[in-house]
Amino acid sequence: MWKRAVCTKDCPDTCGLLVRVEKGRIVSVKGDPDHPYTAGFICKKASFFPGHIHSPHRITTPLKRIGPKGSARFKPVSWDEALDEVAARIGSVSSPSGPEAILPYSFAGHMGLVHRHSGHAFFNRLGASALDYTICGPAAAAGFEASLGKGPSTEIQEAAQSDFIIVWGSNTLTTNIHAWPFFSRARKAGAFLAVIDPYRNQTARKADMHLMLKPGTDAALALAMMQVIIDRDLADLDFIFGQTIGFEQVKARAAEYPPARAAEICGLPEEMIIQLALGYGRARAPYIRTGWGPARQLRGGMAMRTIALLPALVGAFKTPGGGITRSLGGAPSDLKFLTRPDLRPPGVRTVNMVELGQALTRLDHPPVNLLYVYLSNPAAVAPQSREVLKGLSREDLFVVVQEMFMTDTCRYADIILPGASFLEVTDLYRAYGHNYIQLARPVIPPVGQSRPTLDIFQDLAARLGFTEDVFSVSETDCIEKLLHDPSPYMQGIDLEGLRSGRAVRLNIPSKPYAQGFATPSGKVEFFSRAMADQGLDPLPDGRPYGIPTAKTDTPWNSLPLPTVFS
Ligand SMILES: Nc1nc2c(c(=O)[nH]1)N[C@H]1C(S)=C(S)[C@@H](COP(=O)(O)OP(=O)(O)OC[C@H]3O[C@@H](n4cnc5c(=O)[nH]c(N)nc54)[C@H](O)[C@@H]3O)O[C@H]1N2
Ligand SMILES: Nc1nc2c(c(=O)[nH]1)N[C@H]1C(S)=C(S)[C@@H](COP(=O)(O)OP(=O)(O)OC[C@H]3O[C@@H](n4cnc5c(=O)[nH]c(N)nc54)[C@H](O)[C@@H]3O)O[C@H]1N2
Ligand SMILES: [Mo]
Repeated sequence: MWKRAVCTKDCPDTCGLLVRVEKGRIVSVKGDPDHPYTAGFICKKASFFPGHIHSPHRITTPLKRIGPKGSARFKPVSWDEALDEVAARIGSVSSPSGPEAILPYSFAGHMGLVHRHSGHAFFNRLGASALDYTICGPAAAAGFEASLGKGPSTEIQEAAQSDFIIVWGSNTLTTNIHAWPFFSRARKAGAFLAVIDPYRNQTARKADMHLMLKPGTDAALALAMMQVIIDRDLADLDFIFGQTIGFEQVKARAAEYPPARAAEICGLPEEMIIQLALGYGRARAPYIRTGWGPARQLRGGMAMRTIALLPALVGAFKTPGGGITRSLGGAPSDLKFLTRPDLRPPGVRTVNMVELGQALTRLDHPPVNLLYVYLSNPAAVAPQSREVLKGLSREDLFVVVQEMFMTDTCRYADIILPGASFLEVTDLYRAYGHNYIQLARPVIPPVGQSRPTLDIFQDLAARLGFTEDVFSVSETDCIEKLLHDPSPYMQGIDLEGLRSGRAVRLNIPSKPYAQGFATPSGKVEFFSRAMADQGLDPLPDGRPYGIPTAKTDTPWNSLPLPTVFS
């Protein structure tokens, strides 16, 4: 029998799956041909799910450390023994130094809205240190939103109608494969594909033009494109005067980045930059797919902000097929009933998750003495791993890890709790690469003694005497509440419509920018007052971090202000 499911690994595509189950075991996984976006094909990784879920290496019982820290020697224990010990440690760590000595660490091992967020209320109620979830998208989002505002960007399907596609710092063929058929369709109709990436990855190898720039120099390249577009009269002045602010200021800034200067900063031939700018500027429907690459740098937010200004300069949002994609979906948005930030005592400190190494080795008043890891593998994913491993090896740090497999982080655990997989739980899934939402129910019961994340936190909450409603809600209660989200994107979506397990379209237009921009001015902001107010350069800044350039930019405040502000 084939059952509908969703791939919940951290990836924009969030595939619709069909899973074949025989005698309680998953024997085969394939793409669901009825899914409107992922349309029946899956990546290689997903086809290996039967072996992954029933792997002999799967952790199937709670484990307690018996060897020295980091030795990965454990013995199986009962759930009661494991959870009693975790609850007792939480008590003994918080009583002398306060609950901030406890640090939760989680990310995106399972992308379901319920389970991914099911630990927050528990740690808020404890008064544990809070975690700032910075490891993936926030720098990119902050930069992009300063230019175009919050909310979903151009739907990827639009690209099929484009005649000029730029893949900007995304390894699409590996990390977002379902976008490729839309790019291919456009190319069959004659579209040009440029890839901007310091590395000749498999996506770059398929491009018509690969701009192999130095890492961290994207803003200079984008400014040089602006300079050429403005200089050759390719800017869409109608769109600019109606829908943007700060054109005169950005024109002055772009003039400081002629292709020759960008060529020097980016390490690219000047002629290639001009060709890219002319191709983009002359296209009928220019489209950009941004990846996460440009933001993985100091000043990465500025890089994304600058790239995000290009479509407005050429009026790309007006034409079918034109636009820019960063993130899609994005509803439901109100998770507070589940995460309960109101339970967190005022003034609790926040730890930036990319500084875990420092937090474990240097933080004081109080030091972190209990680390609780779930849906993440910080020993492998957190930066400065030498510091992270040094911290994890501390004899006086108690480490709890909830996992499916013996990861690098598990090796340093004192207690490991076996986590159920995404095919063993009920949850609601949105995507960040398409505008559909999907409900999935378990296709098999949890393997061995493994348990869903929500369940584990509720059991621990009961042991600590927490009585708020959130510590006894079911998965389905949570989903019903999520479906009552006030976001307009969720209008008309209910449990009944999702029950069949098919993906349901959110109320998000494929070209959201046709309806305006969710910036403070309601326009595309070449000049951002909000950035100036934060003491940042309100104009795009093309100087790469740490690389000296021959010339410095004219300070923005020596230019006249946009008329709306003067
Ligand atoms: N199969 C698979 N798919 C995945 C994931 C996975 O683990 N496996 N992970 C998912 C997650 S969490 C994410 S965030 C996305 C990431 O998706 P992508 O953004 O596509 O992935 P990356 O490989 O991180 O980076 C993309 C490209 O950016 C380039 N790059 C690095 N620095 C720069 C720079 O300064 N400028 C420019 N222009 N390019 C630069 C890199 O060489 C790389 O080729 O993929 C998601 N999809
Ligand atoms: N070295 C390195 N570091 C990186 C990156 C990189 O490419 N390389 N990428 C960065 C990016 S973009 C991101 S988003 C982060 C990702 O950081 P994480 O979210 O921490 O990484 P993942 O490996 O996606 O998932 C964490 C764990 O979740 C577990 N898991 C997976 N599926 C399930 C499930 O269904 N149920 C349960 N209970 N557990 C499950 C996996 O076994 C895995 O160990 O890492 C960042 N750091
Ligand atoms: Mo990510």
